[in-house]
Amino acid sequence: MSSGKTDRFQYHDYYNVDELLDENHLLARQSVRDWVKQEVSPIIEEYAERSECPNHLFKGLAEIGAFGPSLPEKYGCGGMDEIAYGVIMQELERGDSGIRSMASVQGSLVMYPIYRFGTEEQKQKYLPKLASGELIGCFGLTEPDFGSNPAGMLSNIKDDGDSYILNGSKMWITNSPVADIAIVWARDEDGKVRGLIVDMDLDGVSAPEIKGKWSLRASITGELVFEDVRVPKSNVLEVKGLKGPLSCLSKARYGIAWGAVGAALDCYDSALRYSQERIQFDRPIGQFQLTQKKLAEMITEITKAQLLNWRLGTLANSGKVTPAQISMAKRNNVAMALDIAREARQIHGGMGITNEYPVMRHMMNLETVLTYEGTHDIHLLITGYDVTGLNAFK
Ligand code: TGC
Ligand code: FAD
Repeated sequence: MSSGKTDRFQYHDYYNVDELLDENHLLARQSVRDWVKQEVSPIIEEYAERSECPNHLFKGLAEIGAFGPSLPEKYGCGGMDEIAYGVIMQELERGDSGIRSMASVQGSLVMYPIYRFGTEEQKQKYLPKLASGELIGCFGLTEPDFGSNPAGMLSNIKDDGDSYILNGSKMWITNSPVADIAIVWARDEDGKVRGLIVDMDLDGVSAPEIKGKWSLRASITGELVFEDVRVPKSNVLEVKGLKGPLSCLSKARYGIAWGAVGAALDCYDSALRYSQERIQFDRPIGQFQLTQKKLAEMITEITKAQLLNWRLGTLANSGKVTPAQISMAKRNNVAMALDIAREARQIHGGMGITNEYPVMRHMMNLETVLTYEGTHDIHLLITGYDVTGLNAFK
């Protein structure tokens, strides 16, 4: 039996996509890959089995520059381009979707809104500490009764002198039980969606953990409950309307499109290796045509997704990418990764359901990734709207 751990991971680049990357991308990818191999791979199965978040990795993620890699250096961030951000997410998710989530939330859903919609004072106050992992953030958009349709949100703020009084609750919030601050989206008295930086220590804030997840078990998820929380007006972001949170989602969904390829690569790599080592009927199972069909289709789909990401990255770098293009890549790549995880599980036979191999963990994680940041079907409807001009949501 082979060791199923990912320490022997080989990168698969069937179309030499690496030639399209520059030295900085390759360096960033290699350093994150090394870190994942050293810090994540040896512990991840145990943390996932215990359903525990490896909180100690927040510091390491900060040190490798995983928090806000494409935000400016003057705020303590990476100052890299969008492709570098993508390859970092890919390598993190090769380790585990939950680890990529830790970075996605911090960088794209907490730091990015402060960078994009914050005052200079807010940027100076929060971004360097978030980049260094001194502060951990979470992002509260989803509510118990409003997931795919955040426009229905009930969380609200009322003007009270130099503060707003915040009431409401948020559901399924990555990192909320361990967060120092939350970016919270709530309606003001004019019905406009506003973003607030909420200190988790404020009176009336609580973040009970959501237990019992069979997916993303190494990532902590909670609620956010606000009961008459007094938030200083100086903590309000300068954006009004749903485009505020949705712009942040575009940034995070972009990272997920890359991340999913990492999970797919890890499953493919494990399946390919297993197919060469596992003997049945006196020959490696990789010699059977049905196994080859699975592997050939996997690498074809991975290659297509790598090319999609590269093109998406070049569009993002030139500021031309559209939210609908990001939706297409998120939807395609996550579904692709989930299909590959399922096929890889089959190739591993019974061993595929154990924690000797990473595939079942990836498969279970990817069920969440298929749903969060906009479900598979919501992204299809975004594409449908984009190509027909007809809106299925209204
Ligand atoms: P709609 O009328 O279409 O749009 C309202 C305004 O927003 C603009 N907009 C966007 N801007 C930037 N990026 C996007 N992706 C945008 N999508 C829309 C739009 O142009 C408009 O602007 P304006 O100026 O005209 O006001 O809004 P709608 O209410 O009809 O909603 C459309 C829909 C269904 C696509 C949207 O609500 C949606 O995407 N729903 C899915 C919700 C979702 O993705 N939730 C994710 C929660 S966060 C999360 O899951 C984090 S997991 C993190 C982790 O652990 O990694
Ligand atoms: P619903 O919106 O109730 O959808 C249920 C089903 O109905 C889905 O299949 C959906 O596709 C379908 N459906 C809904 N509307 C339509 C339609 N118009 N047409 C066709 N089908 C439709 N949110 C945050 O704000 N911050 C976070 O950090 C965060 N982290 C998360 C972490 C985890 C582990 C999970 C599971 C979720 C997280 N989420 C977070 C929430 C996530 O974004 C939502 O779960 C997601 O947007 C879907 O909302 P819902 O679960 O309420 O499902």
